[in-house]
Amino acid sequence: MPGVNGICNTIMSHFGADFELFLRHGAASRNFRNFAQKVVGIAHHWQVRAGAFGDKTRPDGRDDPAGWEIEMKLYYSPGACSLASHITLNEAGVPYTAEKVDLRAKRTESGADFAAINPRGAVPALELDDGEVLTEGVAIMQHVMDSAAPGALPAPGTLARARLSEALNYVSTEVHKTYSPLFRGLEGDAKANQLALLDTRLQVVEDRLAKSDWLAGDGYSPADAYFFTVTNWSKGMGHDLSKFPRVTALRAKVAARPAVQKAMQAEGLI
Ligand SMILES: N[C@@H](CCC(=O)N[C@@H](CS)C(=O)NCC(=O)O)C(=O)O
Repeated sequence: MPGVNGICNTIMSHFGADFELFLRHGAASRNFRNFAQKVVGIAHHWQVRAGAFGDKTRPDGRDDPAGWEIEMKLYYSPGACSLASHITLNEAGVPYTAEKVDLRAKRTESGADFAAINPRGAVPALELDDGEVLTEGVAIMQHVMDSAAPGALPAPGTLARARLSEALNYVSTEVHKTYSPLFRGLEGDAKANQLALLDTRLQVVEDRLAKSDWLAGDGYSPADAYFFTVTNWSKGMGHDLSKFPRVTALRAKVAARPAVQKAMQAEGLI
């Protein structure tokens, strides 16, 4: 069964073309022409609105996001790993709203039960324009870019896309999750060991940056936003990043991006 959008497309393609023929050959009366234009107009109206009724095809392309009446909503906590998704939404230039989450109370700023939105209680969570909730930053960032800025990331199936996945997964599993235990108040040898492990993870990135200006491919990507986000945490932990000069230089380049400044301002970080 075609969805609302499919039916509208059918009306548009068949009837729209027929009416055009009528108009071109002068075979239609003024009344019939008005009627024809109305039918095409109504079909177009519902085609555009279909996005708000759960039809997942984006009918109006990215040039006219106003056709989408329900915006995506990012659930975030200031400075948490959700900042990378926040930055990526800005980079994609897609309309969205953002709501702060109290991670201890598992409540959103408007008082909603966050556990009902993401049962794992973690940010980022992205409510899509059809109401579905997508979690996991790596998935969110790729979905945002692929759906809102087609072609900006390397195409799935290419080695370049695998390299992006490689970098995102490295940041997620090896860097982000090496910081995590430090938030649980490690002390003494346990803290020193964890910081040493973090240094080995960061050295891998430092070495990569000797050969390339960015974490993945030849240009900026969500992997750089994610790496910037998690390495922001070093400061609060007394972890010195200056021993990684290329990492420090990359962080400065990422920080200067308008999308990053905008996300940090929105989260009250600067
Ligand atoms: N694997 C998840 C991890 C998300 C995560 O660790 N989020 C942290 C903030 S950086 C969080 O919400 N922690 C609170 C909790 O898990 O209760 C992802 O990459 O999105």
